[in-house]
This record gives sequence, structure tokens and C-alpha cells, in this order.
Amino acid sequence: MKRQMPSTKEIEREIQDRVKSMFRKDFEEATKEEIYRACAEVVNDVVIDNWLTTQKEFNKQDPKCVYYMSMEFLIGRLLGNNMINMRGYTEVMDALDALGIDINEIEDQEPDPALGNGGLGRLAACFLDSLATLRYPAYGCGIRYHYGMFKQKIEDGYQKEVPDDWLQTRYPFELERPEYEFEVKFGGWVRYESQPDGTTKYIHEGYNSVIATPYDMPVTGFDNGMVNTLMIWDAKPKEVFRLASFERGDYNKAVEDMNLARNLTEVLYPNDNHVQGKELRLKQQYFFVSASLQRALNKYFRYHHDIMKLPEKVVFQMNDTHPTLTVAELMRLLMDEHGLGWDDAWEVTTHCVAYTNHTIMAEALEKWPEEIFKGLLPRIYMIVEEINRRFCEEIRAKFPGDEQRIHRMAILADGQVKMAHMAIAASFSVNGVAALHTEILKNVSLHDFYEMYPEKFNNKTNGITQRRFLMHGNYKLSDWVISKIGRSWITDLSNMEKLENYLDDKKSLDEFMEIKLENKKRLAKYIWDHNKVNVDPNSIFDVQVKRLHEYKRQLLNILHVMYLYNQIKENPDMDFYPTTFIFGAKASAGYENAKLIIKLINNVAAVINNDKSIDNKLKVVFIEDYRVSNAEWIFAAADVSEQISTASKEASGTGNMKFMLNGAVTIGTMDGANVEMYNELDGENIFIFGMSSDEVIAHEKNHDYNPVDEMNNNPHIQKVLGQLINGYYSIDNPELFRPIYNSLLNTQCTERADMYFVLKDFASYCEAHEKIQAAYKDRETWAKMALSNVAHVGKFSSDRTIQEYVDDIWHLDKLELK
Ligand code: 26M
Repeated sequence: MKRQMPSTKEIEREIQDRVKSMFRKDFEEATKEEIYRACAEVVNDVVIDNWLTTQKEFNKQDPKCVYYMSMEFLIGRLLGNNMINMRGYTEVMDALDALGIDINEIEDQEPDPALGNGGLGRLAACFLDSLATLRYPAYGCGIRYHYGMFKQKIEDGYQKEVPDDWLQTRYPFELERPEYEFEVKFGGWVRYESQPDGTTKYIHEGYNSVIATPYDMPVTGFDNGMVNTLMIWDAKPKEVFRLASFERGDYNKAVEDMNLARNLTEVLYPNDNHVQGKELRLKQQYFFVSASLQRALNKYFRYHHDIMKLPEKVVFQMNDTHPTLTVAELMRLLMDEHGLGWDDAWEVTTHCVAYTNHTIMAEALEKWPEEIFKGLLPRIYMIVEEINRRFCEEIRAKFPGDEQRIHRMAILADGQVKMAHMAIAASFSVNGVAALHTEILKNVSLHDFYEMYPEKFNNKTNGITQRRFLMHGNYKLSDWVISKIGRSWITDLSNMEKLENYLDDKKSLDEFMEIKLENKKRLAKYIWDHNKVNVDPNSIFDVQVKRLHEYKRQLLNILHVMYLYNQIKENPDMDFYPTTFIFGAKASAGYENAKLIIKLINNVAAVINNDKSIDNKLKVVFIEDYRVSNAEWIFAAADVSEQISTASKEASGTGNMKFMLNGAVTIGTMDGANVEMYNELDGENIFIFGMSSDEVIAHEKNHDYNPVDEMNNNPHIQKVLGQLINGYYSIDNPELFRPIYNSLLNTQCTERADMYFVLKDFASYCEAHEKIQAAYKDRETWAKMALSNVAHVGKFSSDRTIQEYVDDIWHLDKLELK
């Protein structure tokens, strides 16, 4: 039976009781943090009952389930999320209110679990939410990083990285499961033993090993009693006590094992769309893959004996190439531990694994030096060699004589192990994350593979969960939508189209704009508290929040701001609607260009915000430490959503959808899922600019783009670029931004000057902004545009995405819950 949250009165009493039993304090004496912990336990009580029920039904119904394999799960805070899904948010809010406490302050006590970088990790979290809400049996499999994504401090305009010690105090929504520990082995060598039956036994010796311990986190569905599990693995040394008592023969190995365990799960690599090829990263990958597969097979064998039927019960979805070792490790377990021959093992494996590609950026493709790979995973390497040998034979059979093609497609080539190639060779499904992205994979980046296996390729356009990004982040708009069209959109976002009936209703449009204003005031206060910048909630809030990357073109945005500032200075009486440009972005710790762009944004902000002469027409704000928790407030307050990547580079984008859901209007390129937003909007109420992906790809191929021409033909660009190197935004050090200037114009500095066509798209971007200015001036026009975005957001729910994965790839049945 589904257990529900108690009544407001009961919750109020329970919170007080918990504070007493947990901290031996009366409620009045408790700190905010203690109240948060008490609330968490009140909610946990309900969650745990539903978790138990779900798992019992799981065992009874024995459904097929998906294991979502991901190095990242950017789940964000769980208290608010779980209260919403358990349908107890208002009750807890009222109970706390009665006790004189603001629920926001309590939620704010929770560390923001930041076990991910950005898009890919947040997508995994949205998928888990949708899977549970749609009652599909699923496990998330990942790593329990002790330090998640770093916290960002801005000092003198520069990014400083501060460790994110989210486990400093006990996290209330995780449960250690020592009963599901497994050993994971690294290094050593492989000995062969011929068996009397003619087969060969492979014996792994001389290895280091660690124990993998899972911590389970509940993943609650919305109002349905379903609770799935996210297992994140931690490492501990095998034989601590023996080490301590000197009993173990090989003291050195014991010390090594200890250090291995200490390092393995210590920290998330803070890279986004860029690989470094560090051995520790490969260790992390094998560690969580091996542990997850062992647990999955362990579960399978509890109720089944025929391993050949594994694909009927289990599917492993690989979130990018990071978990590609799933292929070889499953082969190893099936052959070495469960006695299958190669052909049977391959048959099972290739019906159990599927791969999602998230990027076409060349620098994000994972390739491991063969020497590192072989040294760390000797048995796995042998298996990869055999997979490669057979794969190359298959290519040769299909394309006789085309040795170049074999070289391009091989898993082992140029002294490297190419993870994407292995993922595609073994997967029964290969998908991109937006229509355009999938077409580019098929026709350009993975064209060879598409010719080989056209039937494997499919598209699954990304989505987001409306429970977190509207109900929780923007309860005012959420309540308003409920008052207009009811609650069905909460689990079926296509119902948002019912809002079309209000697009011509002045009163509704007014209410809608009033809510946006309230949300802007909430953000303005946040900005004042955190940045000490005063922003006018009546100005246009124009927002770009996402990871900092050159292809995402934050630089285009800030150059445009510099241009606007010049215009306003030159024509003080020009017609201009006051605008606040808001940025939020973390740069990878070693990405110098990206970090300098952050400094530029902050210096431009300092100059503009302190110039009294422009009469507050322009403000620039860089929000420190952009993360899931403040993102929810930022989306809710945005008027304009900046989605301005170089066409073809942003696989999908998901921030674009979160803004749309919250009634912001997009300025964007025809890239990623922007294209599909444009289609859903019938080409209206969205501001498109810039080159198409075809044009970009053609320029890249023909090497015929010269940014110097763009500068020479446009005096505005000339002026802005001049200001990058004349000290205008850096009086003490005029050379400070020279590297940015060079990256745009100087061919010697990068592979190609202006790699991301910033100057090429500049004029068209300015024009699009002028159209936004014109549209915003008429409040009703704007309200209609913004509300129309909400009305057409239906497609972009992760519920829709998950249903497509289920129908086309996973073939799961819903769990029945009474
Ligand atoms: C790789 C190696 C070492 C360390 C880190 C990495 C790595 C980590 C994350 C590489 C890429 C990572 O993420 C890529 C990513 O976030 N891609 C985004 O995925 C989203 C969800 O599909 C899309 O919406 C975005 O367009 C895409 O950029």
C-alpha cells in the first residue's frame, strides 16, 4: 500500500518530536540545520515504506529493468524534491510556518549533491525522476564522489575553485548497503591454464584490489508510491585490520590497496566536453562498472539460472562512453565467472548494452593509451583485443579491400583504445540526444559506423522534469497553471497546450507577468545578497547560465553587451529598454581561455555597473557558483534565454527547455534541441540568428572563414575588439585580455582563428537583440510570446523522452503498485 505524508498537524508534531529525539533539544533551541535533519527524517519515514513496498513488488513481478550507467548524477537537493513527489510539500511548509520557520531556509541547509558537471549528469537525474514517475523499474549506477563539482568563488573577478565537501556531515538520503559489497581488481597479470576439455582458464594474479560498497539513494516517483534506487559506489580497502596487525604477507600490497581505495572515489573530474586521459579516471570507470555489473548479475541469479536469458530481464544504458567498459566487463564476467564461451557471451552482451552519444566535440572523445589500459586492466585488454579482431573482420567482410576504413573504425588503432568504437560495435542501439545531433552523427561524425549498422542508430531528444523545474522551482507559476488548466500536466506535460486558451486573455496575461515580476524580485534579492549589485526587477532579465565553454559562446554575449554599452554612451537618448544581463558558469579548472572569459565578464560588469551616466539602462551580473539549487530560481526569473552555441556544437542543451518551461523567450541558433523548440513554436515567439549547422560544417571543411574580414567590415566589431586590448576593461593591465583577442583574430594562437564563428554571427545576433527590445516594449506582446512558450513546451518533458527509450530500446513493463 502506498504510504502518504501525514497531515500538517501531525507533521508539526513529528518535527518537534524528531528534534527532541535526535538532538535532545526543544524545538525553540534547535538550529536550522537540526530542523532540516528532523524534516528529512519525517519525509524519509514515508519514503522508506514506499521503497520497501516497491522492492517487494519488484521481487514478486520480476520485471525487466534498466541499469542507467553514468559517471554522473547531478541530482540536486532531495528534501524539496521528495516532499513534492510524496505530495507533502505544502503540508511541511505549513507545519514549519506554524512553527515560525521559512521552508526555504530549511531546504537551504541541505548540501547540493553535485555529483556531475552539467548537462549529461543532470539529464541522468531527470531520467531517474521520470522512470520512477512512469513506474518503470530502474537502477541508476554511479560513483559516490567524496568531493563533487567544486564550489566557485569569484575573487577580483577571477574564478577560484573550492572543494565541495558535501559529505562532511551525514547525508540523510543515502543508505549504506554493506551486504552488497564486491571486489574490484586492478593491475597484475593473467595466467593461462589449459583445461582437459580443451578450453582455457584465465587466472588473474598479482593484482591490487578494493572493496566496492554501494550507497543506495531512493528515487521517488510523483504521487505513485514508486521508489527506485540510485546506487553510488564507494571504495574501501580490503583488509584494513590485517594491515594494522602486520599479519598479511605482502605489506606493500596492502599499503597500495589502501591508497588505491582512498583515491578512487575521492573527486569528480570537473571537465565538461573535454577529456584529459588520466589513469585515475579509467580506474573510476572500471570500478563502478565492475561493481554495478556484479550486483546486477547477483540479483539476476537470485531468481534465474539461465544466463542466456539475461537480455529478457536486464538492459544497460551507457551514458556517453564513460561506462563503455561495461561491454568488456560483462564479457569477462560471463566467460570467466559464469562459464560461457565467446559466442554465447557476445550474444548476451550485445543484447544487453546500448549507448547514448552526447557530443560531437572531438576533444571529448575518449581514447586511452593502450599501455595504460593494458597495465591497469590486463584481462579486460585481452577481451578488447578479441572484440577488435572480430570487429575488424566484420568490417572487412562488409567492405572488402577498404583497409583505410578499417583503420578509421578499429577499436585499437594508433596505440589507443577508442571507447566510442567499442560502444558502437557492441551496442544494439546508438542514440543521439536531439534530432539535429543524431543527423550529424549519422552523416558526419559517425558516418562510417552508420554505413555499417544503420539499424542501430536512433534519436531520443532530451527532456527535463517539470516536477523539479516548475513545481519546485517556480511554485507561483505552477499554482497559476493549475488554476487555469488543472493538474494533468504534472505527469503529462503535453497538457500545457491547454494554456493556448489564455493567450488572448488580457487578465490572464497580466497575472502571468505579475508572477514573472515576483520571481524577478526573488532573484534580485538573491543577487543583492550574494553580489551586492542592485538590479531593477522591471528591467529585462536576459540570462545565460551553463558551463563555460568556447562553443557555448558566452564571449559573443559579453561582446554584444560591450557593443550596447558603446551605443548607449554614444547616443544617450537612444530608445533602449533597460536590461540586466545575467551570467552563471563554471569553467573547468585547467581551461585558461574559459577562465579569462569569466574575468572579462566580471570586468565589464564592474565598468558598466559603476557608470552613473547610463542611467541604469544596463547592468551585468555574474552569479557565483551556478548550481542546481540556484538554477531553479534563475529559470523562474528569466525573460530572455540565451542559447547561442555555434550551430552543430551543442548536442541538445537542456537549459533551453528549463527556460521555456518557465516562460522565458529564447534567443538562439539553429542548434541542438533549439531546432525542435522552433518547430514546436511554429517558428514564432523565438528569436533565431546566425549560421546554420550546414554552413558551419561547410566552412570547417573548406577552411574558408576569415574573421579578419568580419572585423574590417563592421566598425562596431572593430571598436569592441579594440577595447579588449586598450585597457578599457582592464586599466592596470591592458594586455590582460590579449589572449581572447588573439583567439578571435590570430591564426597562430589556435588551430584556427575564431574557431566558433563569434564574429561571423555577431551582426545577426545584434539584430535579433534589437527585435527582442521591440517586442518587450509592448507588455502584452511579450506576455503572449512568453506564455506561448509555456504552452508549447510539452514535448520537452523527460517523461516523453523516457517513454521513447522504453518503447524503442528498453522494452520495460510498468511495475504494478496497489
Ligand atoms: C570526460 C573525461 C574526463 C573527465 C570528464 C569527462 C566528461 C564529463 C562530462 C566529458 C563530457 C561530459 O559531459 C558532456 C555533456 O554534458 N554533454 C552534454 O550533454 C547534454 C545531455 O545530453 C546535452 O544536452 C548537451 O548539449 C551536451 O553538451
